[in-house]
Amino acid sequence: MLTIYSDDHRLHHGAAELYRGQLVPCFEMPSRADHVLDAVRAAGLGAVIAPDRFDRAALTRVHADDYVAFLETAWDEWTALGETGDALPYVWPARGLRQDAPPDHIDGKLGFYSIDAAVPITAGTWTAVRSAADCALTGAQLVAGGAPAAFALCRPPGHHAGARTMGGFCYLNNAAIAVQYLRDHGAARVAVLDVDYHHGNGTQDIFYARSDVHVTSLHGDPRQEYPFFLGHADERGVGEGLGFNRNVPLPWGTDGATYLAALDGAMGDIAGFAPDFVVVSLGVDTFAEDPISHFRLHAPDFTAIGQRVASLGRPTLFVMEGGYAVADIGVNVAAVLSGFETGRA
Ligand code: 6XA
Ligand code: ZN
Repeated sequence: MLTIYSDDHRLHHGAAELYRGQLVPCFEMPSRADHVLDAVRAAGLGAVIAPDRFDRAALTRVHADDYVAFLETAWDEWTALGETGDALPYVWPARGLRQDAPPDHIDGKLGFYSIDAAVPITAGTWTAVRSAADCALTGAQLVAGGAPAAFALCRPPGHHAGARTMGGFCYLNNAAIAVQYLRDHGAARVAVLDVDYHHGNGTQDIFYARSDVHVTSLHGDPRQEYPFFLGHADERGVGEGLGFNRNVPLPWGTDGATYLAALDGAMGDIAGFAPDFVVVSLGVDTFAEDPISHFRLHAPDFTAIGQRVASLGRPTLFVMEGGYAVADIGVNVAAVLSGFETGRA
């Protein structure tokens, strides 16, 4: 399978994030992608190619125009204040505050367009974010054109980004943008399987009222885990989308056997949807050694995840999401992709 990758991701490197009351170096760092790229090459999975450039319109099929405009100009608005460090939000339109009156000042905009403070904007953030979306779109273009599988090595990740919000290291929802591209290029139904440790709140919200996109997410229970305010089992979709969203929250300490049993329980639903394509939000922060997560998966479990995805027998786009045990994420991602290849054979 081809991997789509751009060096542009390096242009996004936040300095610090708030973690348990301390400012610490960002967990979401450029070396993550280096390790994944090295491991994909070492596993002999196939060629690594550069993304094509897609029109802005491919982004606004998923994200609001004013939100994309905010991302495009945020750094310039920030530096116009004389600031040189990262732009970070610090105030949000929570309950009791107005959500219908976007502010003009960049400090207000940063909060208006975010769900949390884990989204530093740096000089190169927009270039990196746009390239990550191009990687996902190029992968979608490949599978739409007949490739059985592709891997979009996106950085920064995307599944926490909503139509009008950034959060949790995510700015544009790469997977959702790829899904919409597939829908716009002939697919009737697309299934999303999100195996990142964290609930893909952005992806869920984007497709929540739609019956053409089935979203399944296995993740740390939101009663215990980020993003805390979405991802419960009773969120099944709304209106036409009722029955097309499935959440499988799992407790801290979940091991490979329990995880794979839960995945097996969700596979029938996905197969029954008869998707034309499957888009996998591929996070490997379910790994036992991940520094910010609490599941206990190991390399063989990642191989097994890939094999299960292959058993669906559908053209599949893998889109990189989280994973912060930097030295191991490459091996674990390659295990999923190799498991898929062997499962397909
Ligand atoms: C913010 C935690 C963000 C989680 C990022 C992630 N402190 N999402 O890996 O999948
Ligand atoms: Zn995650």
